[in-house]
Amino acid sequence: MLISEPEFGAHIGKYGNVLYLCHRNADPDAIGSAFALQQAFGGTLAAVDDLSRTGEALADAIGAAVEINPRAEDYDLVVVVDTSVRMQLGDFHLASYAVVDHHLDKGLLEDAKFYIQKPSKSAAEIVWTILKESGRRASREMALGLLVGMISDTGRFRRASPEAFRTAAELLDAGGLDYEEALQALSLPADIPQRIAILKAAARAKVDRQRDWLIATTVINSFEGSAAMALVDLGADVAFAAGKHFNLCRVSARASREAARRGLNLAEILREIARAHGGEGGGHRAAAAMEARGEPGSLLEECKIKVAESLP
Ligand SMILES: [Mn+2]
Repeated sequence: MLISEPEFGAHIGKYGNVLYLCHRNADPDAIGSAFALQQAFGGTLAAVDDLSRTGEALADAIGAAVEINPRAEDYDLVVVVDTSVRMQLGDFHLASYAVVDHHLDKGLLEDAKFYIQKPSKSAAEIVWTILKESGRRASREMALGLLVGMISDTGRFRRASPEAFRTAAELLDAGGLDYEEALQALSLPADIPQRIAILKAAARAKVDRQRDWLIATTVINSFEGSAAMALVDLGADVAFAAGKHFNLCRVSARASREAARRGLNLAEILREIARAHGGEGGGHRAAAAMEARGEPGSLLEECKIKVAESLP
């Protein structure tokens, strides 16, 4: 059941023991959003498998205690935050659950007790509306977590909407925060393994030209998302990075703003390809990921063909 932000409090109030759960490799938007909800409405904060480096840094900065791989059976309700497909939850078994999310995928909605999902630039903006509409006050830490989540998901406001700027201003006020302090929580130098992976991905990249579009593909067995993002920063319109993880292949994709504006939808493309190979995929128009059975080379080939078809 789709609910609106002011209804969240009444729905969550029906459950005694609530878990706020972040996706695997939990990023600042997931951590900041789940933390604020947990602080405002009570319950436990957790993530599947691990936190991203910036997610970890934010958790430290706001003093969030994040449990890793909790047991679903211990809770009456699991609120899945910033998560839209099951693959992001690994082996965690969802039974009684709700969703608060800003992605385009519908996969988790049908079986949810209730959900709020809308195409906002960050989950943090939705959570801030929930807090305001429920008359909950945000502590300094809650406001900082939400603001850092927004900064991270909007690419430091490069992809921000007017609404996002308004929300950011409200969060600065509510928490008595310095913008610089919020930026600091995100400015970690990439570690050496990540930089090596990205440089290798760039060195191995193949570039195909489709009319005036450049599509880059590469194989790297870690940091696929960062590698794809780096290839777009280097000049590709669309980039795919694939890696083998046990018997599954993970593909991350990024696109330039222009490619997304001209109709490219990476979430749709990866969802389709993943489905054809017994996997799952999704995300946003310009940033998406999938996991499925298959070899990196042949899956990348399919990605390339679909992109070429959907670009003007
Ligand atoms: Mn997010």
